[in-house]
Amino acid sequence: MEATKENGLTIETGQPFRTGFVAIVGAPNVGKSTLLNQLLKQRLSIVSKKPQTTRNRILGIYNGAGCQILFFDTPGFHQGSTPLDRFLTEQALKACSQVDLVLVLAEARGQGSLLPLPLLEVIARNRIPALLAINKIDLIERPRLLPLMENLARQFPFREIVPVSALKKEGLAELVAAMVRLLPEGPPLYPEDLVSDLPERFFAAELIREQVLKNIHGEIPYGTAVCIESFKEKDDGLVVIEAALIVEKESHKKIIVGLKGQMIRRIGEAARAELEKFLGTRVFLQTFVRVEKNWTRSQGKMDEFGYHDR
Ligand SMILES: Nc1nc2c(ncn2[C@@H]2O[C@H](COP(=O)(O)OP(=O)(O)OP(=O)(O)O)[C@@H](O)[C@H]2O)c(=O)[nH]1
Ligand SMILES: [Mg+2]
Repeated sequence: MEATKENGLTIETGQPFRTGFVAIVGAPNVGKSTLLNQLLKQRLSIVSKKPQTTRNRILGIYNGAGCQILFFDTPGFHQGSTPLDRFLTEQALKACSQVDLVLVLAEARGQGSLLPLPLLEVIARNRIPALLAINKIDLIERPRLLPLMENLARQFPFREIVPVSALKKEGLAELVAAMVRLLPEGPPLYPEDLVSDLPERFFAAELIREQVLKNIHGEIPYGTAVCIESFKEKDDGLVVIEAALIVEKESHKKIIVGLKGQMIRRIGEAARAELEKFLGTRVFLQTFVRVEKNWTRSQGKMDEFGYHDR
């Protein structure tokens, strides 16, 4: 078959190439970021056991045979009251209204799981096709799957419903095939070797924040932001990063620093190892903790720490 090249991707003549934006949305902690990472075969979006891990709309570019899917990972949908909470909610809602297809993710838990209604309303109002994926099917017995699918199908006229396990990589090929069927025809929009449009320093900050989520419990991680103060690449390839961990209170700073600086050292060492894997080079990471009183309630501070529309 004849083939042409567009943006570095092979397009087989006679078969329509499909390209489109897909928002991955759903309740907190259902596995949206895990799914994105598995689809991209790259750890692009941070994952943790705690809800409300993802804070920004993160673009991840998937190149498959005959398709380019531009995924937005979004913050889990929950309605809190601080400006940071509202920002997170808006990121998810906005992503739903600006894409070609919405992938609603639910998790296989009980039969009564309710999908976030405000998200469904935005999808309906904008008449955007929606697919439902039910994640974490590795956690349930097979006979429970059908009643769960029926319950979720009653909540919205989804085009298709696909059960998956992002963690065990089950059902992912079926999910991609279902998405491609619903995407518009069109040439790829990004070159083949690009995985995201976000700069390396964004991912550096996220990998450090991920270690805060892993190592610190309670409310503190939710009031922590990471600010990359300097990111320099030396001639020998060494990347030198200075990162500030911003917390809301003096008492939080004490906990993140830990006894004799033990905790901040542990966070820094783990983050450095992840950064080296991500950047593929040696990294020298310097971290320090700074208190910005109640920054999650200040629009100006949120802007400064990267929580604003891009
Ligand atoms: N058993 C099982 N666990 C999963 C699966 N997918 C994700 N998880 C786990 O679920 C937890 C949450 O995963 P995330 O990917 O951070 O979830 P999220 O929806 O992005 O969460 P927020 O960004 O906080 O909204 C992590 O502990 C994952 O390891 C799955 O298929 N099976
Ligand atoms: Mg996430």
